[in-house]
Amino acid sequence: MAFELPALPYARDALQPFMSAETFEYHLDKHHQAYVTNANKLIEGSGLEGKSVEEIITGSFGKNPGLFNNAAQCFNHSEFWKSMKPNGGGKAVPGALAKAIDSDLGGYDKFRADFINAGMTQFGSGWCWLAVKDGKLEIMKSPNAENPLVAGAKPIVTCDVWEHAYYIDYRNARPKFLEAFVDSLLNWDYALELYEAAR
Ligand code: MN3
Repeated sequence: MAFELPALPYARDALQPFMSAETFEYHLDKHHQAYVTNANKLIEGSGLEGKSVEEIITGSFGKNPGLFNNAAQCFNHSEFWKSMKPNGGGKAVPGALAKAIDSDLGGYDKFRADFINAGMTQFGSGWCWLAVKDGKLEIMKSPNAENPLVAGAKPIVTCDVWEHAYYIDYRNARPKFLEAFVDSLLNWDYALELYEAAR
């Protein structure tokens, strides 16, 4: 498959004041675009041409680091953009997912604290996630381009904690970015859609 920069499901100023249009100018137009360009170069001759993005990611992990890093970053960023929406976040979790958060993660407040903590304690560049593994919800974190797919899990909420994700809007305050993501941006409807598909 050819990697592509996705169309955003909202205007690039729609997440203000929590994420600025300027952040999209760099994070989407420069960082994500570079991963797309590099993944399309590195897929050539890799033996993984024509595979799905998930197959490219799992097929290159531990074997072709250049392709893995760029292909996984394409997937991770596309999921990150879809994991946010204007007026998102907070406790308005759809029923089926709210129930699973209660039974698998100890309730919403514990989910919120543990998700933010996962993002804060990911040392250096990486990601934090709400994922489904063996039918159950799990909070995960990962370095650099790694994601739940390589751990046999499916992500349903994706949050970028590389400095480029928050430095324009929050400077060094990663916890404030994570709080805004969970309280004001998180797209629970998309998370539910992925949750139902993953079980
Ligand atoms: Mn990023």
